[in-house]
Amino acid sequence: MSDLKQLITNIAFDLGFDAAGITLADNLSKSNEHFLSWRKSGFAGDMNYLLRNNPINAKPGKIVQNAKSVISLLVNYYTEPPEEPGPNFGRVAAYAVGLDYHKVLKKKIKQFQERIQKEISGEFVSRGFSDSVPLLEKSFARNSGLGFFGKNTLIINKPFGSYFFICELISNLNIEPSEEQTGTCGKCTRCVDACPTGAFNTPTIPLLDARLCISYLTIENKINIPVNLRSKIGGWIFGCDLCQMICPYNKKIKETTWEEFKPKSGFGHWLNLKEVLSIRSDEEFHSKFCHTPLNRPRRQGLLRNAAIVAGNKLSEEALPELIWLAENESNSVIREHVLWALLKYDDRKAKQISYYSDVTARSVNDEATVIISNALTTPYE
Ligand code: B12
Ligand code: SF4
Ligand code: SF4
Repeated sequence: MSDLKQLITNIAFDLGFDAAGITLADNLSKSNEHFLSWRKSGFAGDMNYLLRNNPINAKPGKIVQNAKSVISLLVNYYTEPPEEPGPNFGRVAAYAVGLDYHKVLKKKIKQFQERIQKEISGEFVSRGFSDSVPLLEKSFARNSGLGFFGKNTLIINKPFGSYFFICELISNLNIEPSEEQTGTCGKCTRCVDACPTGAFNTPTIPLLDARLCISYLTIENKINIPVNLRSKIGGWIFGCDLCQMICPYNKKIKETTWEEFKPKSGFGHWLNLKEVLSIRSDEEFHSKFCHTPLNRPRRQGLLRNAAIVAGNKLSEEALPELIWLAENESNSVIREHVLWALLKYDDRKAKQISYYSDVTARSVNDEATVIISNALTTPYE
């Protein structure tokens, strides 16, 4: 290994990154073709940052003039979820149980740049990111020798599996590239079979129709969730890990050493539905969640998700909050999902719960029936 490569790898490990690899800052024309056809198929849904003209996705040279190399870095975020605490809780994807990784990793990448600057002579120009620019991070990570594309479309690394963040530093440094990591899924199709919404579109290469993915629906999608997909969301209040949980490469992985990504730094693996549904204002929501990834869908999105999970799990604890929201909430997206959820509670169960009066049940059900039948006759595009 060259001295420069060794130095950079040492700095990365010293700062806590779990793996580092290097590739040339070449344009990725093949990956770009995949990306453009993915987007053309409509698979990007409404993610505007991926829909812009002249995407920089495959062109490091558009970000750093005279770019020579891309240093890709992995950050293991995995922690073992505790057992399901029952129907009053919704599940949070493992990447979101602690602090907001964008903020944590931005600081860490800055330290990485400063350390490199301090230790090398000559001009050093660089820009670093993690999930903050539309760059094909997975393709660069794969080319940097950090793993292979699994059928779940994620990068799989030996020994880290797939529960990691990818960061990269594009720079003018000439560094010896790393060797590609070998590995394949072989005949396995567990993730494709396990996806509850059938989001994988894999006629030739693994591609994901984001519009069907629970992660997209619960985080990126800012509006109503198509009615036919709501039951399939099951207990996921934020994101989804099913296609990682099932993967054999994730069976023997280590927990993260990053304190920031442990459950005690954020809200953990399970969110209490009643607590989420009782947040009354955007300000209250922001002050509670702003330091975590859960802030991204805002109050409208997270309460919408909580209503769906409450309906799917028939959470008794959440029921009074659903009724309160059905009668008082002014946000139409939240209200519509709350009414949908209330329809899931069957009459027998509703009557067992004293605060669910017949009058409320009837008025809510009448309105909900109209809304749901309208929604059902509007085709999902
Ligand atoms: C948009 C996006 C999403 C969308 C769409 C995801 C998708 N698979 O396309 C949604 C919202 C659904 C999503 C969900 C998740 N995401 Co996301 N997401 C992104 C983002 C911003 C862009 C990805 C993108 O460009 N997609 C478009 C497609 C076309 O790109 P692609 O998958 O790279 O496409 C390539 C493959 O098709 C590839 N290919 C696939 N197989 C093969 C095989 C061969 C042989 C070849 C040649 C090529 C090939 O060719 C294409 C071009 O490179 C990246 C960050 C970034 N800037 O890259 C994070 C990122 C991919 N997400 C990440 C994470 C953690 C997640 C979730 C796990 C979060 C969660 N638990 O809810 C889920 C996982 C769902 C899944 N199975 O992918 C991590 C993934 C880390 C990893 N191990 O790979 C990333 C890299 C963020 C980060 N910096 O850490 N995400
Ligand atoms: S994250 Fe969940 S919904 Fe999305 S592709 Fe994986 S299993 Fe399917
Ligand atoms: S579950 Fe199987 S097919 Fe899916 S990514 Fe893992 S090894 Fe590949």
